[in-house]
Amino acid sequence: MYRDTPHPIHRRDYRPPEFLIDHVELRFDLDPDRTRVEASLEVRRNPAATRGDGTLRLHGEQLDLEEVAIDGHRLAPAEYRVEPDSLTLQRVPDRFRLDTRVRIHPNLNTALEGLYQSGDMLCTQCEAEGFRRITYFLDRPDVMARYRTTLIADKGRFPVLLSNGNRVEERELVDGRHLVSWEDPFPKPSYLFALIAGDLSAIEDRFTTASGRDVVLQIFVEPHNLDRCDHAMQSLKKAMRWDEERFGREYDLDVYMIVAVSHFNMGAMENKGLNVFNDKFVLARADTATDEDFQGIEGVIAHEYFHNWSGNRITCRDWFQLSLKEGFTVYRDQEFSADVGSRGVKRVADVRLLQAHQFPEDSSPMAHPVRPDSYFEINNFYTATVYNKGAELVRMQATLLGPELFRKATDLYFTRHDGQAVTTDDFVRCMEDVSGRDLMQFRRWYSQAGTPHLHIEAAYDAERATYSLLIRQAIAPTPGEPDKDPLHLPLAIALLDPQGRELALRLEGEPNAGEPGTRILELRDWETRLCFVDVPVRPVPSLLRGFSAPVQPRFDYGDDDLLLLLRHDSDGYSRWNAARILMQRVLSTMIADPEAEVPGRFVEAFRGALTDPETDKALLAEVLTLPSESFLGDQMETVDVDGIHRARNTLREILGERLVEELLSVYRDNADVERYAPTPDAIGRRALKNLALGYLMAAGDARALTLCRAQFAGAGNMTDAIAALRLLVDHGGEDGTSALEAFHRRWSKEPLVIDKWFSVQATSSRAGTLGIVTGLLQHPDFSLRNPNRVRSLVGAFCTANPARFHARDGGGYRFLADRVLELDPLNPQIAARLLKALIRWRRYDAGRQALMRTEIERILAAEELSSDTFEVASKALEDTEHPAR
Ligand code: B3K
Ligand code: ZN
Repeated sequence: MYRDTPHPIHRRDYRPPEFLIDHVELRFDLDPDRTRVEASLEVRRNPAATRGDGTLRLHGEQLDLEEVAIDGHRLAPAEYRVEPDSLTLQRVPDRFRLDTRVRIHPNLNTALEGLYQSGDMLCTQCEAEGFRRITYFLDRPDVMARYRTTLIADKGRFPVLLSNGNRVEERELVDGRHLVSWEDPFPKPSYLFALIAGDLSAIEDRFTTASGRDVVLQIFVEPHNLDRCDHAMQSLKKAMRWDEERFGREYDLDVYMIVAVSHFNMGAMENKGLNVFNDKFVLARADTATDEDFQGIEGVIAHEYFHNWSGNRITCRDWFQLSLKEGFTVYRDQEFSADVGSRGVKRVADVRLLQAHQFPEDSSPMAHPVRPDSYFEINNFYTATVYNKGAELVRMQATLLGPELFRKATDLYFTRHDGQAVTTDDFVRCMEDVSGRDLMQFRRWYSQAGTPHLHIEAAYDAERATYSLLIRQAIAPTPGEPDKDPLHLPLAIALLDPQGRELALRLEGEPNAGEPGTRILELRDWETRLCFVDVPVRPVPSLLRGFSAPVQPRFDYGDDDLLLLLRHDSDGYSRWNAARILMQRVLSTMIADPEAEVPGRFVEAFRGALTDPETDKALLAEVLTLPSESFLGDQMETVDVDGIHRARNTLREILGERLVEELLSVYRDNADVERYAPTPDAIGRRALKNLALGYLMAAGDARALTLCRAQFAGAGNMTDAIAALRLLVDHGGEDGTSALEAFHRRWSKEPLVIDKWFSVQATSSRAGTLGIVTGLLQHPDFSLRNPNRVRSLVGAFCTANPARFHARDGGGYRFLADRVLELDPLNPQIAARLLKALIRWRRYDAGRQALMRTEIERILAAEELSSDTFEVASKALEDTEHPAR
């Protein structure tokens, strides 16, 4: 058990800092074993805070303190107090200079927070609370300071020395060392500090901002990776232009640097002027990276760039406000990708992600509001709720205000709060101030957890030509929130006639009908009744168009209605959703009755969609993908792990058999040999082609196996290669084994490709997968110290292979718990994240519940446990009055 039980931090306890730090001067003598950090802080009392007794408590962890001085006077040890997480000074003056000198040990830092070693480089990660592992500081986002940073290191080993801002000095020192100084003119919170030391090369480009300023753009990588940075650079330039055009935001420094590192806990980090990236989100070449990788890079490069305004110049007052920057920035990157790619497809992908990660989280023991009220460990709150539901809240505000007012509101936000650390409430106030609307009720979205259900009933009165809707909201209790309040939300709706044409809509009491198309209704109450008049025929409602609110709609559609929506709806989300409801209906019947027939009309509808020449191919690929096993499980009272797996495989097989000719021609029509390009059109064609191949392989068609072997052997890009490899491995036998061997041989020097090699094996549905995954832990390429590797093997098995992870004998659960216990002392963030795979144990049958519970208890019983893992494990077992499932 954790020795001193960690205590929660509460939002209500927020107080402005008693002291501020205006300027920071840092001097690093860099060495992987032993780095010396000298800090000189200009400290003063905060006039806006209540005056205390002059005690200054600085955060600091794992620092060997050597010296403390106030205004140049060295303090005796009796004049300060050092604790494991702090340095306390009593009765300090109202304004003074504080000098400290500490030693830190980057090569022992396996948690990858603070200053650490990644391969031959030194790098930093300070968000959320990593800066306190570098030096003593007020490590909270509402303390914003200007930084000057001097880096000293051996020039042979670390020829490149980078930090935030502009380079202001550079010189050689004795003994082969050199010194570089950086100055960042913009005040920033400590979590945005960064430094890099390494033997790196850069590709360089330039960007001229809207007002004519010239900016140097650099991407630093290890020299052998220089040939795979172009896509990242192009993405950066697109993002910079887009932010000027769409949000009026210009870049503000003379240089923008991106560095790719191979050991990184998250995707990337938006440090001011010096983004540090997981190399997975920088490096791409057609033969090494998939379409998904290319799109991921474009999105993440944009996301981190957009943070320069939504996050850096305007930051969070405290970590409860994390969604202020993350929700808004995700919204911005989603809109960017929609604009440069295909809007409908992007929306479907975002909704799929939200439903796959955020909805389950919202009904789990870790459910929390977008603005949480408490946490043990903030690193556990970089969640789908804060990021993706947070983005939906911004999107709803944009919908409620409309594009012009929303732009005015963001302009106001950026000017009003530039240079400040603010709250989500401040953001909403800008929306209110420009629109004159009252968003008091809307704010509940930030404070209330749980996914609302919308139960919608409709009645058509042919005689009166009216169509009335009854819409009821329901929100299940979540931990600590037994009672919920109704939410204010935009419901986008259209009514289609039997030919699939949109009707002009007029609500009762309105003078005239509007143009045919989408109508935004605003819901505020538990129950809303609406009546459309002059409705000539019984319409089919196209509900929640564009997924206008993060809710679960329930409407009792007839199969014919769904077929109509699937065929005719102009809204991509609605078409995709109609297909999914149809598939889900067929699958639930098959789960309940293994002998059930697949209805012929369903197969025909599938055939119709597959051969529809009109539709965007990427959207078609989304529409024709069966709902995932996890999604199907989420829709059930108790997850039927084996039934779902069996039914889904059977349906794939049947569709593959019945549609073999159509699938073969879709495959052929989209199997181009032209040069690889990650354009939306080409990506869509590859997605559709590989989807077709998947169905064909499921049916065990001999021609499919030939095509699959040929595709694997001859693929000119990683998307096709990995798609074929995955299918061959699932097919098994000699084909799978030899493909895996060939793939490893070819890519053994490419860590990011080897990650894929591990993932393919971890997610295979073959029966012996757990044994294979366990064996792979001993593979010379595997390491628990590299988060990408851990995610590619352990993470992939536990989150993307439900049939094997949830094996009835509990082997998967034991495997996970063993890894969590091994990882926790090394890297608590990654350990805690893995453990989340067990958090919804109450959703399973009694046998599995008991097995999962046993493993969580075993983790909680460990001698020492990080606060990260402790929080997840203890919340998983918490018995609340309304245990969320
Ligand atoms: N802001 C970082 C996340 C930092 C995670 C700290 N545990 C990446 C991003 O959202 O842009
Ligand atoms: Zn972010």
